[in-house]
Amino acid sequence: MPLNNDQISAATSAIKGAQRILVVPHANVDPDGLGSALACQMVFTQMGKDVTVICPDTKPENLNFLPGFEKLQEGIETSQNFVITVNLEGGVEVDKLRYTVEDGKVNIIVMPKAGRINPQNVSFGDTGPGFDLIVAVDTADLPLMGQFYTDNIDLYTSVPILNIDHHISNTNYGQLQMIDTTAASATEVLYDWFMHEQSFKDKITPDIATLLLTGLITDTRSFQNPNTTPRSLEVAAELLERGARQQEIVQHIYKTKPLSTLKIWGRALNRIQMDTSAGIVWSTVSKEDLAEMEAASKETSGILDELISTIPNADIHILFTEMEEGGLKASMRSSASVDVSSLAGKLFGGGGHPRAAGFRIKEFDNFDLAVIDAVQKLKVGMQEQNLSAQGPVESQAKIPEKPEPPKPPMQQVAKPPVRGTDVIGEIGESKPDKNSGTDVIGELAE
Ligand SMILES: [Mn+2]
Repeated sequence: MPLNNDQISAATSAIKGAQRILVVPHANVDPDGLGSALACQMVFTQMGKDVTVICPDTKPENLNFLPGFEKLQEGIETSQNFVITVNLEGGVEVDKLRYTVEDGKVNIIVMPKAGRINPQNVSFGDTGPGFDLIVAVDTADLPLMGQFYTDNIDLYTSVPILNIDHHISNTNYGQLQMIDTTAASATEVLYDWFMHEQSFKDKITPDIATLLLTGLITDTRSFQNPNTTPRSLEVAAELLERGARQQEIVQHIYKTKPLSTLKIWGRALNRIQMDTSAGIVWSTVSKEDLAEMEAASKETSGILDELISTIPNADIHILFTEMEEGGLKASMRSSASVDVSSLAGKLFGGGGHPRAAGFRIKEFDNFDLAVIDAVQKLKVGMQEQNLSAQGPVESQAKIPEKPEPPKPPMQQVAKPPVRGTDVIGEIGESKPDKNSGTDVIGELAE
C-alpha cells in the first residue's frame, strides 16, 4: 500500500521534533539497508540533527564506495548519563564548574559568580541512552536487527521507533510506520517521502541520490526482478537527474567480486538440481563447501540471481546455504504463479515478499536430507496453493493472477512522547546568549 499523507507528515514531524536520532538497518545488511540508513543519516544531519547510523554487522567492505560509509558504527555507547541539575533562579550566575574525585567519590563544585545555591536548588535526573527517535529501515521485524537489537532491547522499548520499510512481512512494529509494500526497495519509500516534503527534497544531493539508487538497483537486481514497477523506473530516472552515479554503483556491486565468492558461485552452479514437474530449481552450499573455498555464507547472496538467469523457466528458485553457526538458510524467488512468502511462512515460519522470500531451518542431522525434505514440503505446499487459487477445477493450462495476500492493518500513527531535556546538550548549544555556559562545558570536558 503506498504511503498516505498522514503517515508522511507524522514521520516528518517526528524527525523535526527529535534531536538525537539512531538509524538502524537489518543485520546481514544489504545495499538497500545500508543505502537507506546512510541516506537518512545525510538528510537528517543536514537538518541539524545529531544522527548515529548503525551497521549491525561487520561493515561489508565491498560497499565502502557508498557515500558516508565511514560514518557507520557497529554499536553504541550504552553508558548512562546521570544528570545533576542546579536551578539558577533567584539571580544565581555560574562562574566555574569543577569536579574532584577522591575516596571513591566525585564532588561536583559549582562556584557562583553572584547569588547563592541552596540544596533545594539541586535535582537529579537520568537521560537514559540519549536518543529521541529510532529510525528502522528495510527491516521487517526488530529481531532481524540481530545482536544489536538484543544488546539494546531497553533502548527499543524506551525510544519511539519510526519503521520505514517495503517488506510485506513487516510486523508494523514501532509507534510510526511508513511501509509501502508496492515499493521495490526501502530507498524507493524514502525517496517518495523526501520528495513529498520540501525541506527534505532540497537536500537530495548527488551523494544521497547515489545511496537511494543503490538500494533500488540491487533490490530489483538492475530492474530485472518482478518487483520492478513503472514507479521504480520513474524514481530511478529522477535519481539519475539528481546526479546519482549509476556507473559507480554497477561497478562496485556487480563487477568486483573476491575470488572466494566466484569459487563458491561456481560450486553452487555446478550443483543445480531440478524437479521439472514441480517447477522447482535449487542448489546448495554446504559448510564444507564454504570451508574448502575459504568463503563466508554471506558470499552466497548473488547465487540465486545466477540460478534464475541460468534456468529461467521454473516457478521457484531456491538456494540452500548451510550456516557456519548451524542450521540452514533458504532464499527463494518465484514466478507470478506462486506466493513464496506465504509458503515460507506457512511451512517454515519464514517470510518476505510474494516473489522473494526466505526461511531458516535451525536443526537437522544431515544438510542434504534437510534440503530434500524442504523441497518436498514446498512441492506439496505449491500444489495446495495452486489448487486453492484455481478453485475446485484443476487446470494446468492457465494459472490465474493470484490475489495479493492480506495485509495487516496500518497501525494508528501516534506522536512520539516528548522526552526530557538534556541539560548538557542545551548548555553546549546555547552559546550566543549565555555568558558562562561555554566555559563551563569547556572546563568540564578537560
Ligand atoms: Mn530492501
